[in-house]
Amino acid sequence: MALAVHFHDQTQPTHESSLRDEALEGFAASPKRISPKFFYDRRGSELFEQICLQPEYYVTRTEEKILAAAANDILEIAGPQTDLIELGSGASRKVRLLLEGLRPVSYLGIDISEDFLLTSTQRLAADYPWLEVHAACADFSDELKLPDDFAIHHPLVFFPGSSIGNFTPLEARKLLGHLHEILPPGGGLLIGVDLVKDRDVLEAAYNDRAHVTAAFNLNLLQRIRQELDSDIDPSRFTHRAFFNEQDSRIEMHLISREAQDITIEGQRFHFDAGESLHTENSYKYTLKSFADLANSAGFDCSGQWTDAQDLFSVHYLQR
Ligand code: AVJ
Repeated sequence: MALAVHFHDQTQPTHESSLRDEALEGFAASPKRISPKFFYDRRGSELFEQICLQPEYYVTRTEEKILAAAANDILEIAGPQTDLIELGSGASRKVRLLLEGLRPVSYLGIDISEDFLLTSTQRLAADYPWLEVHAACADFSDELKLPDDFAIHHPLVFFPGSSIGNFTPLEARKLLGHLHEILPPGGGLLIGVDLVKDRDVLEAAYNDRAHVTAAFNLNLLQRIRQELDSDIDPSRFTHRAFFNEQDSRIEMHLISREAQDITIEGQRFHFDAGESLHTENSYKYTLKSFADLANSAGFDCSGQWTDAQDLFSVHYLQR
């Protein structure tokens, strides 16, 4: 079958050079850190899809339940003829819950994992022949630039999964402010936000019994080893995830099992035994704290939905 996906080439530095630069900078920092956006090579994107199926990871299935139940309300707020733009589209699975009802004119998936993005959007185009499907490989954590050759008339940005949680509240405010700036009047932002809850429930979600989250976390080191000139050995690190209540975030770390020296691109880095490489923050909000954040970025909230247990929330923000 002919490829029905319009692919937009983004002129961005290659991911390899950004992985190299950010790894060298992050490993030299104290405490050591690296951005969670580097989780998502093909293997990482696949592992993330597996995480979404774990019984402890309530995030995905809860958001899907909320979206299915809210689909009519969402349609009512958005109106007809939307141009749907998904940030971090991944497998483009959740958007399917909206397509039949919303019947947008076009769909643009934006993701950092290029081959994963292409496979997913091609599948979407095949399953929804009436839909004009676009794909752009981009890192929207820097600056979201819509492709120049993609005309938007009535945009609805879909930002599911609580990916906003990877940003500090300050960065999140900046990103939302930027989205507010590029949206025309009448444009919308449909965003999924994970909620503060019992520590045990939160920590279980990031320490699944099948160790898929651990594999996802450790894959980052495998990626550094594969894509950069590095001798780092994932088996000499362990996964650690816990809820930092003070900062209202899950933190993920990779802990060095022993004292060791590793090299990346000819530079040597020392780990003490037990020393951490901080790989991810996943911020959790209350309905109030997120509404305040959205308002501070200039948005009005025209819809807000949660599940019966208040595990997760979906917000319709309007420009
Ligand atoms: C995709 C950032 C929303 O924080 O829950 C899942 C990523 N990390 N398990 C999250 C993730 C570990 C996920 N987000």
